Amino acid sequence: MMETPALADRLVPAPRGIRRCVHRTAPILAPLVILWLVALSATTARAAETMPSFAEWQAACAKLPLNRVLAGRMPPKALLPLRTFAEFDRVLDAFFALATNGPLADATRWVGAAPRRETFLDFQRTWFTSPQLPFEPFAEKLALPAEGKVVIQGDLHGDIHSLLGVLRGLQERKWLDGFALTEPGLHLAFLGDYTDRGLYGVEVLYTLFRLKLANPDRVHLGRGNHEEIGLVSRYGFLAEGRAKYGPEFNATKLLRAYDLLPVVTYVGTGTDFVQLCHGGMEPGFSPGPLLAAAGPDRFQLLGALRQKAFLRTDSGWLKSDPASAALAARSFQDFTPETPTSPSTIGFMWNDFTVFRDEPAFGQDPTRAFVYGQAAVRHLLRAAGSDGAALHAVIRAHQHSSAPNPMMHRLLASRGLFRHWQETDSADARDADPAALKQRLETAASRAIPDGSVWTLNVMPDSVYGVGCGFNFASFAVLRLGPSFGDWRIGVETVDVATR
Ligand SMILES: [Mn+2]
Repeated sequence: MMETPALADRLVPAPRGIRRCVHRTAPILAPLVILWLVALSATTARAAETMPSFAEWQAACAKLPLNRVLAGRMPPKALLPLRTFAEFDRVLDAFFALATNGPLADATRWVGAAPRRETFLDFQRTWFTSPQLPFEPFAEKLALPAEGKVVIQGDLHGDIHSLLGVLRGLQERKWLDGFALTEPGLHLAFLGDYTDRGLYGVEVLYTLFRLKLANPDRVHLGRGNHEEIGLVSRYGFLAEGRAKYGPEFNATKLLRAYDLLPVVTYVGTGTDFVQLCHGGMEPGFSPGPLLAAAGPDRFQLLGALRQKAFLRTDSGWLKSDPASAALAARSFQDFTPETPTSPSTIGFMWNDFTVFRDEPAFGQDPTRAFVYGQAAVRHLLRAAGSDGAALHAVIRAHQHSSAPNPMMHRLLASRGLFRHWQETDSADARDADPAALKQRLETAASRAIPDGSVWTLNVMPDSVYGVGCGFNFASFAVLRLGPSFGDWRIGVETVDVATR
């Protein structure tokens, strides 16, 4: 439940003992808290004045060497657009304030139990440093008007030049002015993996937070598998932050912000929805109540993921595929996530999909995650609908490689937006190159969305992926809704990005 005095201890960096004392003496302290909040909002307003404009930000970022040129070396400190972590920290504070005062803090927007404010909005602690604080991943439903459209962006991986290239592309279309969306009914959705592997994770996150703060209801940041302490400590972002800002870099605080990003967003209009996520299917979560809930923007805690229970009550989808059925029986678990990867991975963040129609319904890539095939996805999407609400398709990212492989070849042939299981594709053409695949695959700028389809977006090019797979275009998808699902279209736009 929300209590106004509790607002203070979300923002005051006070030790826990002191905060308990604030709770007990709240009636006496309330006037002081109000005065303090007034002072804080004045400070926030002053901070906003000192934030760079989009033009200033872009000019500063333009001086940065490409990831391709750096080849893993850190950019010179003198060129950094944010000279101190304090400049980033101001935007982070504003992002936390948005959560404390915005939709996530509104208990009426949560389907089922709302998270406890004392844990969910306590940004002084994190679940990965305080065992008392639970990990509380959540799903979002976003219902838009039928004329709505959504720009969807795949993995960024520290590629600031391509992100700014995409934003310039939106500005040229007059959809964006500076950081502010100007096109009516347009939303922006980012599918996660903002940092690691490229050396501009700080700059990418700063840009995304500025977009979110300028358009709080229309910019949606999702959570990928790299929005997590375990991955950023292994794949470069922690090292990047420390190299840029030394001990001033507050990784714990920054990583806590990731808990405010949904692991899946169901977007649609009326009773028709598609699933936006970074990875893939999560049969342990049933979104029926969320999809059926009235209201344009609703949340639901994942809570316990009941994969085994789902398999027990709903096993028909694997009947004709005994090997898949046996693997699912061995692998599925009922569990409450303690982290994104334990005791098992959250499928929305981690899982993959097969490429060809005749591959198994369910498999496992031992180096990555579970892999779902066409028949399984059709079944799971149908099972996810309820009370008239239908879940039709999945739009996601994540499945990339820095060495050419069948998936990367198909992403390049499809201009950065690949639909799995196309009728004209088959395992016989597994190793065909992008030029040959262009003759077989959908490449149009605007495409119909079949029921049960899965779409993967490409990763940004100023990266090990662009180098390894030989591409230099950035791409983003545009989902155009319509009065009935048959009218919906998904398009892809490409932006050439300087890579030398
Ligand atoms: Mn990923």
